Amino acid sequence: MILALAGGVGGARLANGLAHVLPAGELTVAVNVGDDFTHLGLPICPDIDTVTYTLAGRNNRELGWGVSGESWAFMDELKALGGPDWFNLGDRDLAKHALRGEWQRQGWTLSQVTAELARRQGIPHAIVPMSDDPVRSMVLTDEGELPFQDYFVRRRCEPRFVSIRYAGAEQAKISPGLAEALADPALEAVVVCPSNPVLSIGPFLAVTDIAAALRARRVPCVAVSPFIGGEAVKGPAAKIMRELGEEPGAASLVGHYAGIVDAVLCDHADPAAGQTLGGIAFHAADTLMRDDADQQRLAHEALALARGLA
Ligand code: FO1
Repeated sequence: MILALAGGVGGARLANGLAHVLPAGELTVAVNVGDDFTHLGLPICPDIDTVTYTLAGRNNRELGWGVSGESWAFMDELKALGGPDWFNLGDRDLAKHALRGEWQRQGWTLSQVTAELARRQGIPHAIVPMSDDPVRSMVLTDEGELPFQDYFVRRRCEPRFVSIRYAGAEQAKISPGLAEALADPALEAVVVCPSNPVLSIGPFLAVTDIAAALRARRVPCVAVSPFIGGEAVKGPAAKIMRELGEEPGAASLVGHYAGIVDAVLCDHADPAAGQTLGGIAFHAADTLMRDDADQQRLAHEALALARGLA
């Protein structure tokens, strides 16, 4: 059994590689919920949806989010009626948000909804939210505090990033699926996917019992760096790191993952490659995932690194 922690596109790509190289049922992907929000009365879970669509082979590769084969009649009508058009909900995607809301009104937990949506899309592994409780990333910027999607989509990450708080994290509990995966005697390793350490993995570590369970693990934990050549492969991680006064490279992960991660796979050209920093060993690899073959190759390398540490 392998547990992967993921958020965002980079996280979904490595999770997909792991899903393909591991036998059915031997992977649990625990997903960030800090990006979740309610829009037009619908519960939107962008990271869960990106992981689910990617593992189902249905992700929209042009957009980097949403489902393939999408159409936009709902948005056209919404715009014509003067509704909020800064956040795009495609027609196919909309069906899933509506169903999720309906099931939640019937009392289903986010874990139950997520498992059922994954099952109905034919995914042979477990996808679990990090928590069934609301944890909401709130970004303090030079223009004041913004809910995550307002900062990320509506304002295109333009305001200067000052700090982040994960509202609700103090009360939130670890999800049953994540707790079970971490307690499973068959668990072999934890893989922290190449996700943004602040936006995507930060919410996990802000939940006390998730951080405690990760620190108490008895198996190796390896991370894959999301940085290549001082830039993030996808998304605003590098800009945010610079605005936080950190150099966007693998070494910056030490401050975020010390005590959680034993080793990191980073790009060959990363200055941390070959070093041990803060008790974390940095190993060089080709971390760019251009296609499915790259995803599977990197998944194999992460598993080999973890197994070598066991
Ligand atoms: N990202 C955008 O940049 N613009 C959008 O309009 C947008 C809509 C959207 C709808 C559903 C969904 O699951 C994701 C969506 N995303 C959109 C992606 C999302 O906001 C971010 O990529 C993640 O939160 C960051 O990991």
